[in-house]
Amino acid sequence: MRKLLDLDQKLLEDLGIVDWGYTEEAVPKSFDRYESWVEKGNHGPLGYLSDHRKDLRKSLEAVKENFESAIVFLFSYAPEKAALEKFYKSKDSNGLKVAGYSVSFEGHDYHYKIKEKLELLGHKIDKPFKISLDIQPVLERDLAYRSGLGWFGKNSMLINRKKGSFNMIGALLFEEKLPISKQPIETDHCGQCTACFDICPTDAIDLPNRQIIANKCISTFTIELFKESEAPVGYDKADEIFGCDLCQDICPWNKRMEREGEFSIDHSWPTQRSKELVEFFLARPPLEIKNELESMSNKAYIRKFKGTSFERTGRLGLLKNLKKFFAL
Ligand code: B12
Repeated sequence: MRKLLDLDQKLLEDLGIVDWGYTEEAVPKSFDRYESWVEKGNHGPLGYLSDHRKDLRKSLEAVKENFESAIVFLFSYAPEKAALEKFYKSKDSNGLKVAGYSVSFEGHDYHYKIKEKLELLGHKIDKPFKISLDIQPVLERDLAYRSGLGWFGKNSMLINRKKGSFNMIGALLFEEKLPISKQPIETDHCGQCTACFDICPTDAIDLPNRQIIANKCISTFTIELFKESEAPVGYDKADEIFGCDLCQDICPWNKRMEREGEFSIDHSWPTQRSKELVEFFLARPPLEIKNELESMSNKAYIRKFKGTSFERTGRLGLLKNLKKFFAL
């Protein structure tokens, strides 16, 4: 990884950053692609992508007044994801699967953990900054793309040549230019491969446009819908109960990292919180999980999963995801 200003290299590594980029471009390169995606109704139930906030994504000026530059970071969860894959192969696994990010970041919702890290970096850089992390009206993959951090894969993920796609994107936005040299835009390295498209059980990938049809995506159904809703056709073929990594698991750019020993896999869970999540959802008979969720109040669920990714979807959301395992 290149040196960033006068920051200690070890600090970046300790924060789980595997690459970073810099851009002075406020305007995304793919706003038109986003707009036509919305026009086709591909955002499905995700109203925040089609309402008045859509046009705010035209420029970073809407999030940071007088925007002049951004430093964009990739926060990796590849090592924890690899540990999760090992777990799936062990005798303790109940066969159910969750998104790798949900048990990473020490078992906490990544929004909280990465926000803390970005704040620390912002204070070290010591210039007025604003954070962009998922919830702001920013096309973050485009921001990472124009910072030279990767290309848009056919699964629509931002793929980094060295670090694959098991990375979250977070950025600091500044109102002055910084003395940082820019990296060239990454070219496409998907080639003829269509593995992500072929594996998606719900046909959620619009291959020619490299986009996701949100209401067909297992991630939307299992994370974003909080109560009884109709599952996308094909969901019955999947083991996923919270998020979905299928189109990333199969990606050669993620497999390559593991093969080439990009990181070492620690078989123990980094924190008690991650371990608790794995034990609750992935290590006991699904019927036991269903019974426990049914006997718990919504409030008790929130108390139990406070600060984790599972808090968002709620008790009824999780029961909805589990339902197919008990249908007659
Ligand atoms: C809405 C959303 C979702 C929705 C919709 C998914 C989607 N693809 O849009 C749902 C709930 C399905 C979802 C799922 C997931 N998400 Co999400 N999600 C978002 C969010 C909030 C907005 C994304 C958005 O704007 N979509 C609009 C559509 C139009 O964008 P798009 O599909 O990427 O389309 C672009 C490409 O087609 C591109 N394009 C295609 N070809 C070309 C060619 C060129 C030359 C160019 C320039 C562009 C280009 O142009 C389009 C517009 O940018 C972002 C955070 C953010 N603020 O950006 C996180 C984000 C995209 N999600 C993220 C993650 C981790 C996930 C999951 C892996 C979670 C999981 N395991 O379940 C899955 C992955 C599913 C997938 N394959 O995309 C990460 C992705 C990190 C990365 N390395 O790419 C983000 C960036 C959050 C973050 N801060 O890290 N997500």
